[in-house]
Amino acid sequence: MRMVFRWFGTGNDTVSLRQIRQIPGVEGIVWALHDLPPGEVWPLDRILEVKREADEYGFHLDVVESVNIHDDIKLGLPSRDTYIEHYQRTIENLAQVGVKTICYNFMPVFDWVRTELHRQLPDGSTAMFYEKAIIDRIDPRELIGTINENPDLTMPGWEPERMARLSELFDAYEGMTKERLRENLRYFLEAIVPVAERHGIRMAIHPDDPPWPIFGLPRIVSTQEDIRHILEMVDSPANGLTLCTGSLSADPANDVIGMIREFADRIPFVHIRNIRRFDNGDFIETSHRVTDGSVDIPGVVKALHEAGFLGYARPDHGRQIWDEACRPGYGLYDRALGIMYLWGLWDSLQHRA
Ligand code: DNO
Repeated sequence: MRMVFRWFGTGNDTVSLRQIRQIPGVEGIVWALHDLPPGEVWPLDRILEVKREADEYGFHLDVVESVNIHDDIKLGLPSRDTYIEHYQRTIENLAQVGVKTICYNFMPVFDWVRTELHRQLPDGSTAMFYEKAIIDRIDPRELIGTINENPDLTMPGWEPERMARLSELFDAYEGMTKERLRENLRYFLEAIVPVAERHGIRMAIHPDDPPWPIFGLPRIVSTQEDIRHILEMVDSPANGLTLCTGSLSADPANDVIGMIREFADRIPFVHIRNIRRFDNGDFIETSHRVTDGSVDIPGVVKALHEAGFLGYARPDHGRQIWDEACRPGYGLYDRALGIMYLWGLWDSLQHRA
């Protein structure tokens, strides 16, 4: 297991590379050019700029999260070919700094969705919360202000330029079905995977968060069957999965440990996060400790260990603790605690072996 840490870039993160370097065992940053809209080619000089910054602290840039996919590709519009070419060009540029894995998602319109960014937990810390009844009821536009509470920090997937076009986007997806969305993913993968293969890069699709349809939009990466279907679509190690324990576990029917066992050789990257599920479909993000949430984190780590996992792992979202002023889900303290929990589990398994 190779530990990495998501970093949003200079001026776009409250956590510094200097701080990240002091977390035991973190070898690389998970990065992206967050200011570029989906569909643009990532310029090599911008990529090299991040490389210079990372080099100064001895971090690698092996994992990118995310190179986002233009909606025209998800919609299957004729203009998709241009955006696919741009994506191929971006892969070539990323290969020049040694990138090994590209995480992306194929969710229509929204990336992740929550109804509250600072829900208080019993210990006084706060975490991101999903209230099902609200999502079932509201107009999605009402969420934008909640998620983009801080104009200085762009929330990935919720870029103001994209949100300004929300009604237009919803119109474009009118009538979209699961089958068509899957076909559009297949079209994308058939064009992208050979380029990734040539450059030793593994694509890693992120599951839907939450793993069920919202606002009438279809979802295609929510279940074990969905994932199997995608991995079989283009049968190559370069067509992989970002196994996100928190996203998938929001649905109690999902067996993440079973997924690790079934898809082990197709998982280049894992997001390890705990959540607590409630019977009404709500969930809240919690500490990584097994007793604090509904996800069997020790079981997840054990399954990865048994599979001989050599890929990248990052602690996913943490709580906001110790009065840290940070991006919701992406503070330093709780993610660092999460890493130490994960290392504790991993090292004890190594020790026994
Ligand atoms: C949220 C993240 C997602 C994730 C994308 C991957 O915090 O888990 O934004 O990066 O879905 O493409």
